[in-house]
Amino acid sequence: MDRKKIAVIGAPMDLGQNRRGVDMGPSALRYAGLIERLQSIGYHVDDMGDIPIDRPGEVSEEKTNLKNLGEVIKANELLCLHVEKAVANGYFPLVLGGDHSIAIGTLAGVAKRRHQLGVIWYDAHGDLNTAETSPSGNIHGMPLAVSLGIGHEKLTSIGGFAPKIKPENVVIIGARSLDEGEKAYIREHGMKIFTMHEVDRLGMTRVMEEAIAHVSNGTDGVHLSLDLDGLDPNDAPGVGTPVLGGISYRESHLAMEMLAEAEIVTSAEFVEVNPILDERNKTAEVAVELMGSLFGEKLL
Ligand code: HAR
Ligand code: MN
Ligand code: MN
Ligand code: MN
Repeated sequence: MDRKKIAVIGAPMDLGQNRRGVDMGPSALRYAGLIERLQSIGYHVDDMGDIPIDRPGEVSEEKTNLKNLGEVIKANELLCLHVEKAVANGYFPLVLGGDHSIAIGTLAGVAKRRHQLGVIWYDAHGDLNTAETSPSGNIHGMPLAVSLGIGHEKLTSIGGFAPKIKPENVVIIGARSLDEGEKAYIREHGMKIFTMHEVDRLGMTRVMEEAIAHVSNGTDGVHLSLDLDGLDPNDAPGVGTPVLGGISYRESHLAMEMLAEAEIVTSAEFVEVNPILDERNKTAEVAVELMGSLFGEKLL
């Protein structure tokens, strides 16, 4: 892959959860100077604009406890096509959320081209729920499970194949709000996870050293799925499901800088930025700064 070409794809999805406003995430990230910043680091950036998202009730008809299932499927099928095309054309796909349900389409698109994909899931949550274990019916709590091939068949089959990724190629970082079904899945599959306990205890340097070694072992690419609620709400207040005691701004920069140094990341998405809940676009600005570090921006 030509590491100097980035395709920015907006996914203004707000139907995977209950708080309106997260559909404005892509605008907020562009407004915070994303494109110019990536260009200033030396990248050729193609902004592909946003994929269209239907209004609730336009597609869904099936009786299910999964909210807006039809709309979420349709958007993710489309996102999958755009992401796959970007990878096929030698671009680094950078997807802007939108709520985390869009990871289903991003991962489907990337995994069409990378069959042993490593995944870093940077999040307060596990996003490992199924219709049976979900306390909410919100699909943004399910994308990691769906990508691993578990959950509603219409979600797991997006892109025409399942699973997209394997549990042994995934690492979760920053978790501090896991539902019982999610904990059971993690234990059963021996999934690699650094909860906030490990982040506190080991420090971010060691967490990232181990995480990088884990996801690059035997894989043909690494996807970073960064949910802004992985950060502490003091540093990233504009998210729909904040959880106290998160990863700090500094630790997050260090994590991104270590990923840049390791040169392993081949696709990424930044999700759950909700400008309505934000403080003067702070969370979008933090996200853009983190993208700067991820793409190799240096302090000196
Ligand atoms: N685990 C809860 C649920 O499934 C809350 C999920 C909140 N999700 C996110 N994604 N913001 O990380 O409903
Ligand atoms: Mn171009
Ligand atoms: Mn998430
Ligand atoms: Mn989350």
